[in-house]
Amino acid sequence: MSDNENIILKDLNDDDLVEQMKDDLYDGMAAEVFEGTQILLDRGWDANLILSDALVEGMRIVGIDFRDGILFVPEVLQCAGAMKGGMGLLRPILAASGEKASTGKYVIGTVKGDIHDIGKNLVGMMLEGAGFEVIDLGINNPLENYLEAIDEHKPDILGMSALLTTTMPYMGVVIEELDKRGILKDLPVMVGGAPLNQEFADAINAHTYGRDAALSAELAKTIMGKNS
Ligand code: B1M
Repeated sequence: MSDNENIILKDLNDDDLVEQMKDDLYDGMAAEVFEGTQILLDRGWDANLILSDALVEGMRIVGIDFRDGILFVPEVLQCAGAMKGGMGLLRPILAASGEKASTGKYVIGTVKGDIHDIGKNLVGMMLEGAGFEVIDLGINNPLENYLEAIDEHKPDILGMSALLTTTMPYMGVVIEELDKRGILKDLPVMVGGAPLNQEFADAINAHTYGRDAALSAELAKTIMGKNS
């Protein structure tokens, strides 16, 4: 996307640095994205702002070119790796900014057939920041994984993520089974992911639809009765 050679990140002003970070993320340059994230933190930027303006916005641009056939899976994987580098740096800050006492227990996982995990990881980070104990089941989770985790961890909330129109219906399969087993009445289920909307969440009988990570953490706190 850009000529990244000979650019000294720390010499750039904030706006140019954010633009450069988006380019570096697009080019899958993990070390540079990490360095840019560190520089913005050193300049006093809020971790949430770095996340939204540089990392998530950079990934949005990647998504457009992926859709349009300009970028392919191996390149997008590198972009994802670069994004995760920056997220790794922000994670402890976002988590530490939260309440210390546990707000509740939250089991989260990406559904069967789906290996997208960046958004799910972000939601997990925000939940940790909000004081939740987060049990992350990772990607590609069949019904059995959710059932086992519910049995083992007795969560207050179950969260499912899906990024594909072909995998989002599986959330309905899980919810239906939870209902059949009498679990759903006591376990609020939150669903989220780019192709979802409130209408879909209602149609599959989900308790809550989380549009983005920050809102999802707020919604989770509301479910726990811990939002003022
Ligand atoms: Co994929 N992919 N991908 N991909 N990928 C999308 C989703 C796609 C929209 C790209 C496109 O065409 N524009 C498209 C889906 C089209 C559709 O279904 N209609 C697509 C496709 C087609 C595919 C493959 C089928 C491509 C192929 O192989 N031909 C394949 C499928 C693999 C599979 O899962 N079985 C595939 C593979 C991949 C990679 C492996 C290369 C990589 C994933 C790497 C990884 O996650 N570790 C990848 C990526 C990176 C993307 C895009 C570019 C970016 C996704 C992302 O991380 N966004 C994506 C395009 C896009 O969405 N713009 C795309 C950033 C993230 C912060 O946002 O995940 O939306 P998001 O999460 C948000 C909210 O949605 C919400 O909060 C998050 C933070 O605000 N949220 C929740 C998410 N989960 C939540 C759960 C909640 C609450 C809120 O509660 C529990």
